[in-house]
Amino acid sequence: MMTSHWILGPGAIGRLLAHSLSPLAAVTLIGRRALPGQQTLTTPEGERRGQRLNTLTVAQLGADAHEAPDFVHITTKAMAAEAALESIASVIPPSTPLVLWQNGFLAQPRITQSWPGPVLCATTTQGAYLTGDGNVVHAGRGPTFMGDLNNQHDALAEALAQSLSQAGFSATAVNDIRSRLWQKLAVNAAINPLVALHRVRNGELRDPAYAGRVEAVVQEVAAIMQAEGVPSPSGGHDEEAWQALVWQVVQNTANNKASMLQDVEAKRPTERGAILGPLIESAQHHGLPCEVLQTLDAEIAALEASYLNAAR
Ligand code: KPL
Repeated sequence: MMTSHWILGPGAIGRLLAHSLSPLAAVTLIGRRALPGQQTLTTPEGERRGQRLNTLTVAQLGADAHEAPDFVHITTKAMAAEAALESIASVIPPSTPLVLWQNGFLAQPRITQSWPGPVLCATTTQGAYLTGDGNVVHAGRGPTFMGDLNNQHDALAEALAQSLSQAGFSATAVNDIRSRLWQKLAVNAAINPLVALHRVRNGELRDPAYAGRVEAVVQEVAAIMQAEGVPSPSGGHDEEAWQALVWQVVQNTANNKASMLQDVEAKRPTERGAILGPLIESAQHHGLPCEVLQTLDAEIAALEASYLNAAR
């Protein structure tokens, strides 16, 4: 039998998932506002593929009866995940498995604690962006890892990873998703706020004008990771390993406009709360220094306020 997937949050990753899963599974793409059913995907090779997707608004979901989905993927930004879940919680059984695709480490522990059913978390390096409401560009392929924070749903993670991989969305079930989410958060904390503040591409962080501050962030982050029991992806706890990781990502993504810079340019709220928030909270909990992170957080907060308040 075909599995059914609801995808809540029609951003770039949500649409990429919908396009990938559609031929093999029953997919419903859900947004707050109506979306065109005809959608196109531009592949990393530049081929444009049109596909009719089943799209619904949250209001339509509430108004009609629907068969319960096998999985609900939440693909909103980190700070919108809990509200998105709340908006559909009354129309799905509480045993429904959720898959959280957010950056950072904010929504994941909270929803894992509050949702009665299984909660899987996913972290992906797929590169994708939207060009208008009907087209997603799949800019680069990358692996996806998934699992649950308490390692209680390994078989479910395995089954979903297999379905995604069959659909061409390469995914692997892992039993260390917590560490992987923190590792991504560590990299995001060192890169995203600084490129957003200075409006530069990732590679420009190598400029001596910014490099010292990157290193100062990583120094605080490395100590926090050690206190959280999160090793660097190469296995060690030493600061050098974290410095090396961050500079490697800067090099690999030198031409990227990081997601936080895109948010600032589009005058949207940023994910600072989900990226810097858990680090600062952890540092305070463990009695570690976090002045560099706090200053960055305050600077991003002020920048955000300057355009969000102006728009009110
Ligand atoms: O994940 C990223 C982001 O933009 O959020 C990095 C790794 C910084 C690449 O741009």
